Amino acid sequence: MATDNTFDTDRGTGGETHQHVPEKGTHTGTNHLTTNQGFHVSDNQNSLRSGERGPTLLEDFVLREKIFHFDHERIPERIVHARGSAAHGFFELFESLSDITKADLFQRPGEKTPVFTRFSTVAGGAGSVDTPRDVRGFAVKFYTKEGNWDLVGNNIPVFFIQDAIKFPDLVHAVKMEADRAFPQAGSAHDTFWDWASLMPETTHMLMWAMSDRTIPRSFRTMEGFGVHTFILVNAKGKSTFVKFHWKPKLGLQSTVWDEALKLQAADNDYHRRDLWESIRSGNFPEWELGLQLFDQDFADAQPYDVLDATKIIPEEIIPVRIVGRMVLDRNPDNFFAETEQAAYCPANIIPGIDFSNDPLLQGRLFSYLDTQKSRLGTANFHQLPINAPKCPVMNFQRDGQMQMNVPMGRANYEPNSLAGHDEEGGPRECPVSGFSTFQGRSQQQEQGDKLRVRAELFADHYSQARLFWRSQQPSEQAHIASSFVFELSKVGLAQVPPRMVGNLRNVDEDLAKRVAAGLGLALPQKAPAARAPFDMEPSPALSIHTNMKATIEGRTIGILVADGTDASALAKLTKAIQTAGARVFLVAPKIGGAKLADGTIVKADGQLMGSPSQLFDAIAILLSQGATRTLINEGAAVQWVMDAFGHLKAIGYGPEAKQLLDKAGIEPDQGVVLIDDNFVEAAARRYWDREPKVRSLA
Ligand code: HDE
Repeated sequence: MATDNTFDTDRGTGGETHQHVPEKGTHTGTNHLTTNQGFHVSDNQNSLRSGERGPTLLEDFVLREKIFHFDHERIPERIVHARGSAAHGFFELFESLSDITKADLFQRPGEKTPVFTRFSTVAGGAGSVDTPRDVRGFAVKFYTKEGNWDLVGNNIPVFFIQDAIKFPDLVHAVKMEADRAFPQAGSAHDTFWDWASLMPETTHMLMWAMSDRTIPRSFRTMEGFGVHTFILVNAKGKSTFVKFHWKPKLGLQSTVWDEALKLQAADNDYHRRDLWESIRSGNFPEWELGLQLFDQDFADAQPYDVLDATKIIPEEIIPVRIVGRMVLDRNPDNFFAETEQAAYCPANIIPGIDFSNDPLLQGRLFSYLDTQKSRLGTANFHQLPINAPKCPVMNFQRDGQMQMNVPMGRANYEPNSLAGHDEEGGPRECPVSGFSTFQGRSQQQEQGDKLRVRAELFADHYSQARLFWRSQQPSEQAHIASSFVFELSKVGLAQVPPRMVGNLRNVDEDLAKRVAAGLGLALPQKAPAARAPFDMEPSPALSIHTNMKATIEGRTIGILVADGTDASALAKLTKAIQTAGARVFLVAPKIGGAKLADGTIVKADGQLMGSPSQLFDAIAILLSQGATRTLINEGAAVQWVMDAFGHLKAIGYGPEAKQLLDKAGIEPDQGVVLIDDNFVEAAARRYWDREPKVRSLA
């Protein structure tokens, strides 16, 4: 009878976690495969059946348990921010903030607090791609000594709506349409723009969403924002308003839209892989934490309401004070157990930090706990290792599904008088160290008639949208106008694009005209504005192109090699790139690599067809004349060069490869350089001025 396994059990079954299989019949090994009840499993290849060719027996508890567990492996994905990637790390404080907050993690310079940080797209499902045009989530869980503080932010400092009651409408409109379940992971469709064009308060965020902020190069090169105004409270009870900022060490970097589109095909996991690989290779992503601090008098003097999440405070007016840094230095051990089960909640705050009355924030305080109960299936999800505070948790909450702790003692109520009577009385409330809500969030008393209203300044929907537009470089303005054209061109409802352009006329007439022209529309009537917009001083901090760092640190340079490539030129270039802090990725026609001119073989990191130039920040081409002659007839090679040029990247080439550049139609400019002519310096930037030569922008 054939009882033998398909796999040689002595060498394991290919499952890396169970390589050692002890002799049959022994029960002493520590690497035995077991059931969830702890029985050793003797055969993991064949189910129990009646006779060699007979039916499987219901009695097979090993089979049933394994299939049962598998059947229940999936949990509901997050309703928004379903696709994400996360990492462990630490926050390190630079200077004591005891004058403004009593929060323990902000007291002692140099002290490190563990964090778990998750980045996400918003609209797409868990299996969607990494590079759609979308806002990115930026959620940080600080495991402080006083309990968990979650700063659940985005990579954009404003939001689409002012009041939480609109959130389900926003999310329904942007996600795949209700009847047809498409499109996935994108806002370029009817329902989103129908809704957004009817909601002028979205206009400021739409400007950001149509800018290059929503097509970031990587998570490592995004800013993060707490968005809302929060409150810090010091030991004396004095309060200060605060807005939280994360500034990436590598500076801001984005892709161009055509590149982001092509990345969806080149690598679905472009951002996830980048985060994982940079941590694994020891290039730990890092951000500085900055605070914008202000008081009630400042708030009262502004022409916008600091409680309105569609408004920023320009950094030029309240500078961002850098107070610490976050370093992500460890990938999760298990994606599901950690990243998927991580439950962030803006209501998780600690003494010394408090909420403001921002109506969007107030709604969020309810939503996250509620959705997590449904997503994680039990009120005890805070006990999961990734969510559990790293300080003691003691209370009288008991039972519930999936209770993973064993609470001790007789007392499960408070007050009780069991302490001191040979019984454990349990924990007590602590008025001194405990969290007490800050009294007096605003100078007005927090009481009044019950009203469904918004404060007057919330009605200004356009001044800051205009501020954003006027703070961009011309290259960035062209991207914004073109994104509006791209997205609205996907809208089939005839009434929507003119309505949207009518709103944009309140932001800037030139923008509206460019979008209308790009759509082939007559300029529509200007939409009435609930409150007349006014001009604010442009804020250079809002521009990515102004603030990119001219460095290749943390970037990836693709080098195309083939048989006959000059070995010493390759070695020299590799060294120069690595010395400047970037990674080299060798691309060759075959994955086995290339035989260099001196006879040595180098292995390729990727095969040409599977490694399009979208994957790299700049490219270099080191080929022999013979290889160039072959590759000019290879579509993937020609496309490799054309795309790098079209995506405004630096191209370095050895003289032998010139024919390939010619075939790709490259018109040399400052970014197209012979490798010897300081390619590394050229690779540190993108060539925005090349763009009008390669595509027409609105
Ligand atoms: Fe969220 N949001 N949100 N959001 N949000 C969720 O919670 C919600 C908002 C943000 O990596 C959900 O556990 C409401 C602003 C991030 O796990 C849900 C409103 C900002 C993440 C929810 C907002 C965010 C979420 C879905 C309007 C930036 C992912 C799954 C009042 C400051 C966190 C979950 C992670 C996730 C509700 C608006 C950021 C449904 C009601 C503004 C980064 O509870």
